[in-house]
Amino acid sequence: SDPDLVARAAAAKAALGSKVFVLGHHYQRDEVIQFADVTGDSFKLAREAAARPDAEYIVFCGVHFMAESADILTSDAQKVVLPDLAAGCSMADMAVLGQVEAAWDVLSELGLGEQTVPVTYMNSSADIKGFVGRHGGVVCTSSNAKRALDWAFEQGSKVLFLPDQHLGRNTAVLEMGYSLDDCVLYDPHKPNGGLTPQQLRDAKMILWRGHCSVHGRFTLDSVNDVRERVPGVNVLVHPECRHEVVTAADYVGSTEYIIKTIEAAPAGSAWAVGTELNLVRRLALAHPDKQIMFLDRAVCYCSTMNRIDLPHLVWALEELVAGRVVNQITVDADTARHARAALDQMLALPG
Ligand code: CIZ
Ligand code: SF4
Repeated sequence: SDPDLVARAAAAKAALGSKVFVLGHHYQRDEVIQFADVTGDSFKLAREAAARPDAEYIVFCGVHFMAESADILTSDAQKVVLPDLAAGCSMADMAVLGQVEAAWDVLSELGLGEQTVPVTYMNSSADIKGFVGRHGGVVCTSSNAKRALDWAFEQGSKVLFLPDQHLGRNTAVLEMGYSLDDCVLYDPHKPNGGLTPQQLRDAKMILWRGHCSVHGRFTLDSVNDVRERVPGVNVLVHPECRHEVVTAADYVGSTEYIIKTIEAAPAGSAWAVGTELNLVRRLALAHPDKQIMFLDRAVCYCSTMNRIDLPHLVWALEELVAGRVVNQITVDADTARHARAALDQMLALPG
């Protein structure tokens, strides 16, 4: 990265001292990660932010919904900054509050509202987390999705799972013994989600038609192809991947699970990893004794994660040095209160 920008970022961080805390998501660019005080997945980072009440400014190198979660979990005095406001998440954008309210109305009109528990993946807007909190539901991450669903099925007989159909389906079918027929796909762009009343009545899992544009790109061909090219390779994927990819893989788990699995792998072993490319490249560099490769031949970065680059980070930090808070992310108090309830419900999950 540009040595001038590196020096400016270092100088701005030094000038701010303990007033600033920089969070770096695992999918961020190297040029940004080098300035992170802590790295992690979205959940770990939100908790790290909450654990730093002395930091006046939280600079979140990640995407919008993560900065919102940090704002919800930190005190009012702390300001959360997203260095580029265009760093959104295409998956989170696939569930808009008005659409989810319309879906809830469909269920309520069929008399199914009472028995349905909404569960949302961390990768969703604060509005959606607020909706879920208002309706007695829970937030989940890719590491506790099963526990969250176990809890939800104790509260009701049906789950509306937002916004990632793949995490919902993979967890229900591969970890909980539900069948593919127990799951239906609710398309917010179609009347009644494109489903008949009978389908909605029979379904156990109503999966929102959302997906991650990065993990959704891996296919069964990606898996078959790498197995042919690299005999003995271990295929390790994130549960945001399609069902047939996860079914064909050897190991499946969250970002933190992927990192731990690679760290624990024996020297000389070969791994094809199906997750975001910045992370896979860093894992390969950190473990030269292991053969670590990207699951697909094509490159796939998360384009919105990559929007946070060194120029944006330098800009945000230098503005803070000058006493100006730019790109602050705030969640209104009412939404934050209900979203917080759904997040607290997640933290209270047994096990
Ligand atoms: O795909 C993502 O954006 C993930 C896994 C985020 C996170 O850290 O939960
Ligand atoms: Fe969203 Fe996928 Fe990018 Fe994660 S990797 S921020 S889920 S688009």
